[in-house]
Amino acid sequence: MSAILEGSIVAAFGRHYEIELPDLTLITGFPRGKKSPYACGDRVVLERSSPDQAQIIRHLPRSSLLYRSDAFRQKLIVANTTQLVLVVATEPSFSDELLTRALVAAETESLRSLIVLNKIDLDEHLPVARHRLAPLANLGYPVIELSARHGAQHLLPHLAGELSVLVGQSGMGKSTLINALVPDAAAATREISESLDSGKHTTTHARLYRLGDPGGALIDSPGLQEFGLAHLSRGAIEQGFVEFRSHLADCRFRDCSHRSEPGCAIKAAVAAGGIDERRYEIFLRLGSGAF
Ligand SMILES: Nc1nc2c(ncn2[C@@H]2O[C@H](COP(=O)(O)OP(=O)(O)OP(=O)(O)O)[C@@H](O)[C@H]2O)c(=O)[nH]1
Ligand SMILES: [Mg+2]
Ligand SMILES: [Zn+2]
Repeated sequence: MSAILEGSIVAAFGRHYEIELPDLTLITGFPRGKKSPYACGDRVVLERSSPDQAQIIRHLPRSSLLYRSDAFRQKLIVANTTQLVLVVATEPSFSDELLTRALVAAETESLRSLIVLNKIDLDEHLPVARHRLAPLANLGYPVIELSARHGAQHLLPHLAGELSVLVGQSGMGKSTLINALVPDAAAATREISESLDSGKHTTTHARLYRLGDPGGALIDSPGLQEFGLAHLSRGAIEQGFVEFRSHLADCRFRDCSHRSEPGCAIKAAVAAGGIDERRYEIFLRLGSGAF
């Protein structure tokens, strides 16, 4: 006997998924066919095949989809999130290019974005980290400085009512934050102690954790080394740089690539100090097709 159900993917393992049903019980879902086109956060329609297993038939419409891609394939990160929480740390050092790429992806999906600067208890490199985040703070992206070990609760007011995803490079402290904010996040604790032994990527799959008071949920995701944006058009990338938006209409040529054209309003804004040079540099790299 089979039954059609609806549920939410709360953990994505690639070939199978942990799915929460409306009564909060969990069931293991398998995609039909070879592809696994689902992500943590997806709401899906299922057909139960046994008491604890089901086939995933399709996903329901998504309010957002965060993913990255190179020329050959795309990797889904999460679906239906409302907020991107980018986690960086005072150490190890972080890539501002990866950060900018993730922010562009979030802008194109109209997600709210904020940046957590973690491990401020390790303060030797704090000034450098702040300096590197300054251009993003100046654009209005909130930067929350904290130590996941001692002050994770500073993030809580920003999470209320949102479905947030923690994204960042390995070792920045995403799972430590989850652990500090979600009292029963046992898996994350275990993964952290494993990381102390192995010293490399610890989280291997995305998992959703519900926050009690003040509501909302938080998705932990595996550390990223790259954030390819091959799926984005040049126009989408331009719009993803929020400070470009007000200048784009002023370029002399409508198809201006903002490289060497005369009358380029973006270059003029860079020269005048209105657009950060480093952001412009990263933009040029994204637009060149080198992902
Ligand atoms: N000193 C200090 N160490 C921290 C802090 N937050 C995390 N760490 C340590 O940083 C290391 C990496 O933390 P994780 O939470 O596993 O990092 P992650 O971002 O989840 O890494 P991946 O799962 O590989 O992506 C662990 O040894 C943590 O104990 C902090 O606020 N201060
Ligand atoms: Mg982790
Ligand atoms: Zn231009």
